[in-house]
Amino acid sequence: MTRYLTVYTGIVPTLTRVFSVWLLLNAPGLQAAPPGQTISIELGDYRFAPRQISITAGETVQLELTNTDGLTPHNFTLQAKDAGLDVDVDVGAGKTHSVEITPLLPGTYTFLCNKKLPFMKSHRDRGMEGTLIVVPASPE
Ligand SMILES: [Cu+2]
Repeated sequence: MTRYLTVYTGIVPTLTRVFSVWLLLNAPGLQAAPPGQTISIELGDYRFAPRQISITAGETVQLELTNTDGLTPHNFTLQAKDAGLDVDVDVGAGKTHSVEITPLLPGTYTFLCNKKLPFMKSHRDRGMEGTLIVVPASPE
């Protein structure tokens, strides 16, 4: 089976976005995003918000990445090719990019911003990393 990761800039239906934000704010504890849903992540002030997300293995989810900073470019890198994850997306200041991911293997994976100016701490060292938890699909 071949899986493709599609990176694109686009508009995600507003209702989906509102619902996913509601889920993130109201879900008790850690709950995996439902299939086909969008998870909105803000990149700004050298951090990701939320900094922990959860997806069920085998489900395709849209990550909507919004850089909330006025000047600073950020990036979203999530590399775990064995698990079907190969994301490296730059997100300019004030911009939004969406990326579709389908994690295949349960586990805990780190995502980060790979930006670094010469002679400065990297964004990751300043706190710009987070965790994707891939939970096993529940048995039918
Ligand atoms: Cu950054």
